Amino acid sequence: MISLFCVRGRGKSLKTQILQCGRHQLDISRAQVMGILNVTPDSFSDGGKLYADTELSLDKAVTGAAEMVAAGASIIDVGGESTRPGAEPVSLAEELDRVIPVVERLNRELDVVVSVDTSSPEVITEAAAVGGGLINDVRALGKPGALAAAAATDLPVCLMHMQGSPATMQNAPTYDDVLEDVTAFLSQRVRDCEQAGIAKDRLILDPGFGFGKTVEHNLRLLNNLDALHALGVPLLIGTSRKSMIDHVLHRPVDKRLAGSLATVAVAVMQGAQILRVHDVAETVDVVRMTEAIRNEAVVTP
Ligand code: 8Y7
Repeated sequence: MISLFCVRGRGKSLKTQILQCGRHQLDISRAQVMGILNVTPDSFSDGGKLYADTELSLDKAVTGAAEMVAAGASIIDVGGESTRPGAEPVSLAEELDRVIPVVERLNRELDVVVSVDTSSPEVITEAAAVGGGLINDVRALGKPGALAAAAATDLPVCLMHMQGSPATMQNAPTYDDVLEDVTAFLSQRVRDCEQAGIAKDRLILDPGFGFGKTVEHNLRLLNNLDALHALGVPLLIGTSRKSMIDHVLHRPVDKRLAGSLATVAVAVMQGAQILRVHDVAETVDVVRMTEAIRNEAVVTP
């Protein structure tokens, strides 16, 4: 008997699936690489000055993004709020100042989907107005007004699971069953989005590695992506250089490339559609190789 419902998982998958991201079409039947572009002041080497004050730093952001695009990234994720454990919150004005000029310039100068990593309705609205192509929210549109703001943009939205808030999330996270709890949360958010006018075919889901999870929680989620695929929405996986790799391999953050690539291979083997990473060139090779194995075919870029 032929099943009516095809749950994505391990096995061949070559059917074209398009995600409309503003003026760009993203074919997520092939795994896509999202390059991380942090625009927090401490992520630039010019003494922590807001790059918005200096054309030089804005140029640096554009150059960094252009390098990732040349290496094969089809999405650039621009983030102005640090969500690392214990990070200080930024004001809305500061976040707008950091993010909007970069989104505007990347959209004008590069042929790439510009994703905006934000939870603020104002940033969502402004970013969409200057050519943003995707909304990436670690709070799954949970801030007041975020659902309505995202609905009004027509852009795809990545909904991420987080337990607690960045300030406290790594203080002894606990679950009845991490797979069930994360799946139930994301499933409810899909329904909330649909009710707010965001169609399911605009959504991307993410279990949120390291966001209120122990290393065992992270490993269990990464080894069981089928539970999330069952929701019928593309998956985004963000494990790049995260502390779960340190917990297994005991490596400082600049020595986590091999560990990060291992997580990418197992995610792609299970059918993950978007990989959010720092090391784009290396990730693209691992993605292509893993997809060839998964599809038992050489697919030209
Ligand atoms: C993730 C993320 C971060 C992630 C999604 C870091 C903004 C921490 N991690 N967004 N953002 N998924 N969707 O280490 O895992 O990059 S910030």
